[in-house]
Amino acid sequence: MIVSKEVSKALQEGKAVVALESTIISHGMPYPKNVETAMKVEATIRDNGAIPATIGIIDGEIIVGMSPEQIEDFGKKKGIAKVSKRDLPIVVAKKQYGATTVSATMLCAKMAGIRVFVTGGIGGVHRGAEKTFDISRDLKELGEVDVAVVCSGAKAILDIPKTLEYLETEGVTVLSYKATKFANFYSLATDGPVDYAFQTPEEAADILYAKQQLGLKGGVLISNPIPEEMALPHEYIDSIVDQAVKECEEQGIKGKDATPFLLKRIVELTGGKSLESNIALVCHNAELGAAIAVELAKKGGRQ
Ligand code: PSU
Ligand code: MN
Repeated sequence: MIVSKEVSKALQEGKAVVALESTIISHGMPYPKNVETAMKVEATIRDNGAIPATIGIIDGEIIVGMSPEQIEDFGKKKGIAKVSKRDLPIVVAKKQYGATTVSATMLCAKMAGIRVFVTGGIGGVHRGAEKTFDISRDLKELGEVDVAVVCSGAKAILDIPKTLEYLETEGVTVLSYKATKFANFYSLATDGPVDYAFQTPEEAADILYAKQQLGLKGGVLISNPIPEEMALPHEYIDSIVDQAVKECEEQGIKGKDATPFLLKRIVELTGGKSLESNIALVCHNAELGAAIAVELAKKGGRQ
């Protein structure tokens, strides 16, 4: 694993560092918006007092703190593997390129000593999972790895109530920022209960710190609703998601290809509106994640 100079210095000095994933760059958004977004998210984290660490795999080497050139490369290159936990050893052994999902990014962040990670939406229980068994590894990682994940809920393509049930089984603490319900990705409609609604980043950091002090394994999921002016109407986006899910089934697209297909199709069907919302919510999450990381760093504790 290669940790960039800037990130390793910040970690040594006990400063706030925020991890970022690379699947959202290579599989979640089209070029060049993917690269623009990744750079904007990094800048937002810096503006809010923390150091960004985008994580990806280059020639089998896990990079923690990718350079702008490496991010550009990930944004342009076709055919980069989407890497979840099970794929990590193969990509490393075969010296390949790999874009890390929430699951793999959590594992790499933990190895580097980073405790806060920002993304758009986590993977979860897919619609129809009672037949397909398609449940993202992201949920198991949240149950096992001590990294807090700031997101706007689970992607709209998923079954949110089942995702929340699964998180409960995994013992994942689910918090939400200034909202009583779990965020709904592109829209403001809310779908399910959370364990606690916090009002300040410091309050969230207190809960993360208490979890650490208790020695409880696993992550905390921090849900942050999309900014109101960028939200899409619930009925509108729901009907588009339904159509994309139907096409996915009809075309027999399964497993790790399902999420990238659905996200791309939703961008097409909304004429790019969903992409603008997706970008806005990730940047919004970067602000909150950086603020929580800063508060957590003030408390010290183990890295
Ligand atoms: N959320 C987004 N865009 C994405 C993803 C999530 O807004 O590209 C990615 C994340 O990397 C997440 C992965 O971990 O999709 C989940 O994929 P799957 O459903 O195959 O586990
Ligand atoms: Mn899956």
